[in-house]
Amino acid sequence: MAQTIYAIGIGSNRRGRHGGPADEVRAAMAALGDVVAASPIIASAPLGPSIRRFANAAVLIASDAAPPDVLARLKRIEAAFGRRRGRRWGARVIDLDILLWSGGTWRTRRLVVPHAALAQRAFVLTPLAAIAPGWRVPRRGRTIRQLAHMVDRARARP
Ligand code: A4P
Ligand code: MG
Repeated sequence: MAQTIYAIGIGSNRRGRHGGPADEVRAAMAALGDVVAASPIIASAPLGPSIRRFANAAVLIASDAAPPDVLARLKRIEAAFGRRRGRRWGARVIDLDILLWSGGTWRTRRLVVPHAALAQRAFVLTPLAAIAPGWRVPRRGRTIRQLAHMVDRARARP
């Protein structure tokens, strides 16, 4: 039985061999394996220069692998889904990010956990709040539910 849990963020705004963005997100959930909780898939307006809408979701997976090994696995799944490298913020078949790790924090040049933009992004926090509302984010001292409410309020401001 795995001792640690990872929260993984999933995003897609391009068709791939599984179908449209929501189909790609569902296929990525299946490819990840050891999923202990899966959020609903939401549609979200693109943040950044892309014009295509995203499908976003979050899952909790049970894994005793170290964070760099989990990242390597996510990159392999992205490659298998046909994601092309080197175009930051471009349209992508699948984007997989490590959002949280129950082991706490990780910080190297290649990997930062919790994910650096976690607290700013409704398209990450809204699905995550559906499966891990009480998870307290290291160093922020706030739960996912609290952070989700905070970005909602910030967006509602004129
Ligand atoms: N990296 C560092 N920390 C992490 C982590 N916690 N998880 C490094 C995953 N990767 C991490 O990411 C670039 C490098 O970040 C990785 O090689 C890894 O070493 P990438 O996925 O290869 O490139 P990217 O996705 O183009 O860049 P990035 O920074 O991940 O883009 P974002 O910030 O994820 O933005 N709008 C909506 N509505 N929904 C979206 O899902 N996504 C993006 C992508 C933009 N707008 C969006 C959405
Ligand atoms: Mg990414």
